[in-house]
Amino acid sequence: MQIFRTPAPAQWPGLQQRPQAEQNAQVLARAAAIFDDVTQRGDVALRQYAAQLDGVPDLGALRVSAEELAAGAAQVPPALQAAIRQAIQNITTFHAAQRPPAVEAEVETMPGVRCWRRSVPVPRVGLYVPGGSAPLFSTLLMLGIPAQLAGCRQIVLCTPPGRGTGQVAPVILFAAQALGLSTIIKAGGAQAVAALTVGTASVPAVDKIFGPGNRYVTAAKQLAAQRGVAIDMPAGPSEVLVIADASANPAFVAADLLSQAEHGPDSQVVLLTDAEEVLSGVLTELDRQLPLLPRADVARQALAESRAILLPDVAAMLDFSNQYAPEHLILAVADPEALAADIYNAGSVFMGHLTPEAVGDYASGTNHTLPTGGYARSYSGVSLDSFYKKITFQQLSPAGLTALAPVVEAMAEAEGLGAHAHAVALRREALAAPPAAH
Ligand code: HSO
Ligand code: ZN
Repeated sequence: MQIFRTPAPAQWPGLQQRPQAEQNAQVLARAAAIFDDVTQRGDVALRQYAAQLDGVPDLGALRVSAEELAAGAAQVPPALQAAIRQAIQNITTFHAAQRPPAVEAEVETMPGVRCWRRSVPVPRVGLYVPGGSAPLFSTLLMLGIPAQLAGCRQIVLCTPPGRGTGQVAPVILFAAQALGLSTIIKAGGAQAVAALTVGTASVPAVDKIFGPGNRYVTAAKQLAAQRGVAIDMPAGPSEVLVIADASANPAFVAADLLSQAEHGPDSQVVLLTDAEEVLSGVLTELDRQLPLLPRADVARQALAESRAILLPDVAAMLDFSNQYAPEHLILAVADPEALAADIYNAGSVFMGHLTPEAVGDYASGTNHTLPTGGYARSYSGVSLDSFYKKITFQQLSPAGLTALAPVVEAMAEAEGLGAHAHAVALRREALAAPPAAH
């Protein structure tokens, strides 16, 4: 780690910098070419990319069959099945509590002018779950559970076919089965996002796309957004910031930093502490724990770019953290509740010495799809809300129309929009006119 002792606040912005995301023109151009190709050739293009990019020369059907789903899911060892079921239960419980009323209480803004709002699930959603050597099936839980709870009519899961085998990882199939998801497409990368955007013979088009991915997936999601398909949020490398006071256990803190660092060489890890002995203790623990990890190489690269910063006190640490706006914030302090109200930029917060980020990544119940790269300043993480739209309604009675007409007519005339004024005036006059004689 790079170590900084009591840097002046003027130096903070430099220390809060993330490594430049390599969102270069080439990546975007490649994603755009794939998008066009999938738009024109549909399933044929998807199969060709499976051969070219996933090493599966003869993928066959793009959709996972019911037999494949059952057979794959059954391969997952019982202990892991039980763990996943417990995680599903916790995530479901937390997200179910976020359920909005179908119809909010009606509001009468003026006598006879009634307004109300209805929460409606996004009809068709696409969930992207990256593959790779160790597929992060926990992400499927984090997206699939709220999608199901919200009542989205169509939920399409895209995940790349296994390299060489063309099979989807059994644990992904088990998670899908446990959530009741049956539309599973073997497609990954920008081509999967393109297929979800435009639709192909095998892949239904959707209204909103969720899920993390590499640079090409991220670029493709931007292209999807340009075409009117919503996306969950802009994605970037995962990050954690730890605020540790003198009560922190250096071994715990080091373990948390490493659990973030093992995600990827570009993972961001920041340690803030106001206690010199915690700083030195954590550095010692990092050296001790790092070589023991299966992904030591990855974690070592991420740590090399990461920062440990000594600051004068808790107030300074909070200021720094709010400016940085971390995806994950761990409060390794004696009294985390005392700090909670002063946090205004963070994706998810882990309170106290017994709450490592790993519990939120898997099974405490909160969602792990969170804003990175400073987007925690303005975005929330994925929650049940992400799967709903709010539709507003209004209805006027005769008294309401009579009262509101002069307001709207005056404003419409002032904007030079005579047709608007007319639409209101016509009705006002009809109401005012004596009933026609028969
Ligand atoms: N920390 C990651 C989520 C994750 N961790 C998945 C383990 N598996 C981004 O929040
Ligand atoms: Zn994680």
